[in-house]
Amino acid sequence: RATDRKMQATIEKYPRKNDVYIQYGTAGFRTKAELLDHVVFRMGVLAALRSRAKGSMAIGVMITASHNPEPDNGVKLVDPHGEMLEVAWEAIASRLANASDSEFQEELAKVAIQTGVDVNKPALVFIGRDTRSSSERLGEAAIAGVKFYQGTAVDHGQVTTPMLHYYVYAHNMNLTPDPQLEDSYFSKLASSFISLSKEITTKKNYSPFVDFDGANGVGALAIEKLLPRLGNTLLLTVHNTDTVTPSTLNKECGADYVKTHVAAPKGFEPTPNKRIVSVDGDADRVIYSYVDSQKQFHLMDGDHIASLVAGYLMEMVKDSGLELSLGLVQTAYANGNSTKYITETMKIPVAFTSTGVKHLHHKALEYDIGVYFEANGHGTVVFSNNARNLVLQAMNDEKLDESKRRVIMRLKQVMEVINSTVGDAISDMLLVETVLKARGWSMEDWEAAYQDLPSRLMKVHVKDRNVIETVDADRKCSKPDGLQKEIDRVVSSYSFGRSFVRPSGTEDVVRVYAEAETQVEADKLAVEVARVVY
Ligand code: NG1
Ligand code: ZN
Repeated sequence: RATDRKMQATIEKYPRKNDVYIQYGTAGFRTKAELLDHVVFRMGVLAALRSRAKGSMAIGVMITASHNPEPDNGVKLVDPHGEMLEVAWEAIASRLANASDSEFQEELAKVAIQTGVDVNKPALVFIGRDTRSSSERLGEAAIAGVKFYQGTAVDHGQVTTPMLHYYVYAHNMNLTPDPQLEDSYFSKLASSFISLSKEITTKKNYSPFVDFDGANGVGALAIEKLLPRLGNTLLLTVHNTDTVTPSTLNKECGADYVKTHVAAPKGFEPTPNKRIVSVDGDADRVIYSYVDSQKQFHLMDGDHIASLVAGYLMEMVKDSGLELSLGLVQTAYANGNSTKYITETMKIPVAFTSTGVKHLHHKALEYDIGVYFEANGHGTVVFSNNARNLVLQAMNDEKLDESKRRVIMRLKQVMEVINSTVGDAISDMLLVETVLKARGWSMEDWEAAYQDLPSRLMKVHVKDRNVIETVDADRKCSKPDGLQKEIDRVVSSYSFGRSFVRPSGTEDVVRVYAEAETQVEADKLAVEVARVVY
């Protein structure tokens, strides 16, 4: 039929150029940008289909490869409440992405039947993208995919990943009319941060001066929109803002660089003892750091942020008198001393999950207040409905004493400053600033909580990384046979030694992590374990 031929012609405008299998991994599909046109087109189609499966609610499609190099790109779907794509649909995404051009329509029809989609329902898809040179072209491919499936595509242009998550959530919850999504996102962050700041009178060692490292990506654009709304509550100097020259993205700057190289970002001269806030290429990760007067570099990663935030929240819960459970979620990459400090000194329960934010997010939902952060700076806080209801009830309780009421009002504002849909570098920064200010802390005060055990993260290139399988939240390998025994043997000769390996979900490598009493030993342990893997 003529329409079928026309549809096939559209599919072939985004041809699958090779038959290398591509998988929807921990961060969606990610590879070289030139291999992604057909994948993104098809994800536009799938997003429209998913919108129909979800009663025409908006679904998000984000084009980004986050902290990865500029020539890479990626695509991930955002579910109706702003959460990541439901796990069961990851396999569907992979099936559609890997179908040949001639099989695609048939495969799509199968998916529609399997998921019970009513093809006559309207479909709505929000598209967002980072600043990569390939992102505009890929964004258009996504739009074409949505239209192919008779859906409505709304192009949100260059946004951070967490902005798009929030837009999807806010639209579906009817929080705000679509043209005001951007405005409502920034004003929610700014107004809650300003109210929290106003309430704090003792500032002690806290200073509002901060250097912001935008990784030459979309985070730099977002912060420029937030800044005018903050007035003089936070005095940010913004660096690494070149979103036009492709080679600069994530280059020697940004959260991933700072964390993996344990070094200050390039692009500006750090002022001694001044806080540096680095975000990654799509601004869902944040890392704090500073250089002291002896030019020594100090890193405050996701584990430090998690413990700072959890401690503050726990204090508020106690002071409010509300009965709320609070827990923290980490992965095997969390520094051993952070876990020790959080469980033994702060007495906050810590749960472990496999790597990948979706696992952490899911686990965090088991608490009334669930704090989760990956060591790399990706994380947020989630609140149960019970927590939200108790806070609202208490706010309206006329018999509540004044000091408790003040704490509860503060907790409400803290909930507002947090983007609970997903890790959000800018929202997380405002949260950290709130806690530091409330505590009257400098970076040194914050750092005094605990000292990191020396660690090393390495990549090993192997023929097939998927021969390695892990259990126990990635802390042990179940396959191949005998590998774990070998690792145990190597680790046993190190004091405070800990090491584990797992296949990366975003790169074709095996990651090796090692911790030990000294940096020399941690490095040596990582190399020894890498040899066992190779
Ligand atoms: P992989 O490549 O699967 O290790 C990396 C991070 C994850 C997560 C994803 C998504 C490390 C060691 N791994 O995953 O924690 O953030 O990227 O961006 O940081
Ligand atoms: Zn990212």
